[in-house]
Amino acid sequence: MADRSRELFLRAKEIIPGGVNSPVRAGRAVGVDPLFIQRADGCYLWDMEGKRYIDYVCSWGPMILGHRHPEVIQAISDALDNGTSYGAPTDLELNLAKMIVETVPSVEMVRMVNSGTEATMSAIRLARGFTGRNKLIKFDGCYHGHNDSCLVTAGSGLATFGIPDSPGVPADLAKLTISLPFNNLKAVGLTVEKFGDQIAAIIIEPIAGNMGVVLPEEGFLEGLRKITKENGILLIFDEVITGFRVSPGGAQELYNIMPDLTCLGKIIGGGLPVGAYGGRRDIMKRIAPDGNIYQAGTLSGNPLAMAAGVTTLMILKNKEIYAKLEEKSRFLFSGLIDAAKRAGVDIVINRVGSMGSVFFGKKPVFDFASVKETETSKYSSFYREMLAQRIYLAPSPFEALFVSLAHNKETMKKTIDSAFNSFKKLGSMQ
Ligand code: KE4
Repeated sequence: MADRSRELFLRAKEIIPGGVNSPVRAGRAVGVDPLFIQRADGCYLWDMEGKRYIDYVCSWGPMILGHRHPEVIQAISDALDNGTSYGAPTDLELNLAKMIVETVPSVEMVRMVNSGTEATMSAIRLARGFTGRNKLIKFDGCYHGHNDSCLVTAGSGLATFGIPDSPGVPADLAKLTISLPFNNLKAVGLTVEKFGDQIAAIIIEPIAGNMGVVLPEEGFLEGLRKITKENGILLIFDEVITGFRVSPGGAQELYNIMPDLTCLGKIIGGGLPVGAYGGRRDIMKRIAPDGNIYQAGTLSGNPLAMAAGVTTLMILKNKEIYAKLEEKSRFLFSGLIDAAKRAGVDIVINRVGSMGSVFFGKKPVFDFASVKETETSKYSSFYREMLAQRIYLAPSPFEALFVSLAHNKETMKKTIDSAFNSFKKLGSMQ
């Protein structure tokens, strides 16, 4: 690790837990201490030594246009001329709300918050308040932020009460969450049969991005929509990653499924802190001050974040962008498949649009159990080899790689060549 980053990390660990402000950044999953980043531009990051890396983390999703897109920077700068925060309504937040309502098919009303966690926490409280029910179904391997109801792991056996996934989550609360295998409609049916009229909502990442990328199988999302409709259960799509990523209208547009509530974040903030939740008008009207279900936030709708988000979504209105992202992503991921083949290493790629994952192994990856059967230790070696060649991947096998508009053929060819070198080294270690 670079000296300056090492020195800063040592100091940071004294006063910031783990030396980081979010655990995955610490690199423990890949056994590498984090680089401290000085700046970013386009598809590049520079560390404190001024070394340049090709970035596929993209701030965990927000930077779909690439870093420092000139129009986004200009919009933030213009907003800055008027101040930083008022704690009062602005036309900027109205503009962003309008763009979300116009673009995300199921969203009729939307409320801004400051993170994806706040978005899912608020949507879950709203679902419970609206239905008068308390139980929640989530899926193993899906991550919805760090709110207590979602930091729950599956109990022993199927369709049983959840157990806390972290100290500090009350067992009595965790019990209300049931975590089921992703893509397992039968398990959902069984659980709804058992607890149907006690279940407020099913929350899901329609395309999972937090166990690596795992796609919904044919009929899975349709089946969830059918079961929830028949049992008065709300369907919540957590599109914090997929919103405006896999298509302007997110996974719900791609798969033509209308959830009752949708959670958003990342891209809609253009790199500044934003989250949002929205959906059916009759449900959203229950949120204070219209309704009596409480949710609030000092910096919700912050003008700088709104300006960054509005400009980002304005640029994404150009549908050609998604065709470009698809072409770039297909080039990159097919190049990785070819490189692994030439190096004699078995990998599986799961990809939707410009979000994808590299798994080491041969078998299909369709849920968290199959993810855990992949050779995650090989991912760690792959990560280190790629970093040594200045390619900056997610420091965990359970994350997604993102392609931005700023990644071009030259940088992706360099990535593919670096991957071949890395796979060859891995192959020689087999
Ligand atoms: P935030 O509270 O981190 O803004 O969003 C939580 C969240 C909710 N839903 C989904 C589908 C998410 O992916 C996330 C956050 N994603 C992680 C990584 N995949 C953020 C990175 C981190 O935790 O540092």
